[in-house]
Amino acid sequence: MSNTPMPAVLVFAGTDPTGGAGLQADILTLASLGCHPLSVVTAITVQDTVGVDDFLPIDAEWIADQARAVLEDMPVAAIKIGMVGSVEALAAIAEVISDYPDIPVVLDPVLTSGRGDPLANEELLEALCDLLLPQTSVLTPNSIEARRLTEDADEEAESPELSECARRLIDMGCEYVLITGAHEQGAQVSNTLYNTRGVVHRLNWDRLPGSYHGSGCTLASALAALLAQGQGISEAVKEAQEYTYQTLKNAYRPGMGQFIPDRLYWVRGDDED
Ligand code: PXL
Repeated sequence: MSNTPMPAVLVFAGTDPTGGAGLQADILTLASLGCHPLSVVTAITVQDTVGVDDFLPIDAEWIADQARAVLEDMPVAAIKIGMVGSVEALAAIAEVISDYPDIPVVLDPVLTSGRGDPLANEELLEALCDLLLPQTSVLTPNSIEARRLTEDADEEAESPELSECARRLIDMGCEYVLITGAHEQGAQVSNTLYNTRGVVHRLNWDRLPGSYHGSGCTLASALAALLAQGQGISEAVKEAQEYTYQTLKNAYRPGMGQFIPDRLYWVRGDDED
């Protein structure tokens, strides 16, 4: 029995002072979807809506201690992992969550900022595949991340099909992979969910005109929120996309760079959808 009326979702993420991406995006999304956000800071970034200038990884022990404190205090219905910051932090997160194998884990493999500033190195990529993928319920890479995570040094220059990337990621141990297609060509954006049997479903969305800061964080957090509320993975992945699409349609531009998804669009009540 829980004292909390809302399911709690534990987020591991870096802070983004713009409020567009990272921990701030996650907290807004979780609150908007009726969950209680538990937030473990993994890194502090210096950034604006154009790009990330620098970041400071938080000490791995501090990350583990933050997480254990809340995990031991209350029931946690889902875990969402975004920017990790360092290999040591990743190993610490992997160890903590391995003590809670029944909690669904959504992993957003944050490798770069929208501008392409690196937020993870090769060593971190490898550790993510080795230590986190086997504990992941749903991995949510964009197509660039999916290719990078499955790159094979011996392979010819031509990169593999996304379905092949998904197969490799599933072979590495995650249960489901949702590959988002905003970085691919075409008038529509195609997001595909895979599991061990192949494609589960593919949803196509009209391509929106802007460039958005924190869309991936929004999608992964929305998914964690819906799983926390007891939805099955296939349904939750559909509904998380619908929610994210609405936040992007209602995005605003508070600075000189990218648009920020409006995670609280429904509070404004000015969209006929
Ligand atoms: O959108 C990916 C992302 C996640 N987390 C943090 C970020 C970014 C992109 O800039 O800064 C902290």
